[in-house]
Amino acid sequence: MTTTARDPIAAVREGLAEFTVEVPSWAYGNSGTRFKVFAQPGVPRDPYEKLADAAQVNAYTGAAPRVSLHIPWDLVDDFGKLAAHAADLGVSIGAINSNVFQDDAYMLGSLTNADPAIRAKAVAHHVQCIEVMRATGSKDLKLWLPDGLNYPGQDSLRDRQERLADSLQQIYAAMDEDHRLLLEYKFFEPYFYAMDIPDWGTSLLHCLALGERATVVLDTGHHAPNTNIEFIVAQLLRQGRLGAFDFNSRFYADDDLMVGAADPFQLFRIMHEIVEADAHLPSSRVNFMLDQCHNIEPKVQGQIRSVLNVQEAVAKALLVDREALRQAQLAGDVLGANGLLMDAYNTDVRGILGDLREEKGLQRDPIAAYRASGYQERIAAERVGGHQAGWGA
Ligand code: AOS
Ligand code: ZN
Ligand code: ZN
Repeated sequence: MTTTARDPIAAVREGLAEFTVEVPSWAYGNSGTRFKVFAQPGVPRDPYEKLADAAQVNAYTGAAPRVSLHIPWDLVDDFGKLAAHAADLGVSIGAINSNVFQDDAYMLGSLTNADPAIRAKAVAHHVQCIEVMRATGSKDLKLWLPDGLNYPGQDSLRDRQERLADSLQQIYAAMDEDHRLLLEYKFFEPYFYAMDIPDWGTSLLHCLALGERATVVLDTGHHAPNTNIEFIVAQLLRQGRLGAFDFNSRFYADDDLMVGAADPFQLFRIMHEIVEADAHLPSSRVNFMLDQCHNIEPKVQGQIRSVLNVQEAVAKALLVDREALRQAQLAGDVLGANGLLMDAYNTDVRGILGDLREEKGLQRDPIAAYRASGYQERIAAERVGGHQAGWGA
């Protein structure tokens, strides 16, 4: 076996140089479960303050320059002004998330509803989101479809797919040439017998029918337990249709806990597939987003921790000696290949990442730096009457 001289630190430095994570506006508002929403002091009272909090995450990590918005939770009178506010804070507007899950009209479906008037209403909402994209400079329209059935026979599975295909085509046709559609899937909830986009295969089929600018969103919490998510990543990358991640952790269902908290090894395996395909580079256009709620932990710190967890997983993936791995794989060296992966995973990269932050003029420990900054105490004193992340925010 030949060995090539490689500098692991340089590999991590180069690999992470342009790697960024997009944060969601809804992570900063109050959140909880259907049992209780816990109010935290200092949560944002409007989208402007959500952007201010998100900008803190970018300021301390240097790696979170975009913020996803959600319509209507982040509705403002002047989206140009909101985008300018973001720019002043050193961030920009990322994906625009639509919402077809909070309107009474959608009880039996939105884009799949048997009633053409309700489908038209749902399509019109997406056209409204496209207007927001134009006003904010966003290029990604993200669609999570909550539609589904609770009972066998309730509606025709096939007819719903046809209606969905038609609705999606109308949305796709309304987008600009440089817009992308990010189509998310989820295997259950809010309906439990059959979701209309339950899996990556269904999402991919709709994307392939729509055109090149339609891509799949992989939310890590949207799979049955023990699903091999890195396999899905590899398959979507082969097709050039992995548009984005919604990162989070799950222990049981769609828990939306901090990414890397439940299963850092799974996150590493996912990132290994990403790095193997050079999909961590901006040219791949994979948007690495967080989709999380911080119900009991401080929100800005929870977001910073999440960005660090993703960076650590990418750094470990970058440490994998790809050349040696390839040779071990081709030689059928099962344990050698597995050992190369585990060596990288078991490396403590926190020191390297601290060094790289210092090189960029950032503090080594973003969480400690944020805690020492006094920002949290300031917003707690200044902001009174902050909102719940979704309802009414
Ligand atoms: C829902 O389960 C999804 O994960 C979504 O991505 C949802 O669109 C997001 O939480 C914002 O509404
Ligand atoms: Zn999601
Ligand atoms: Zn989800």
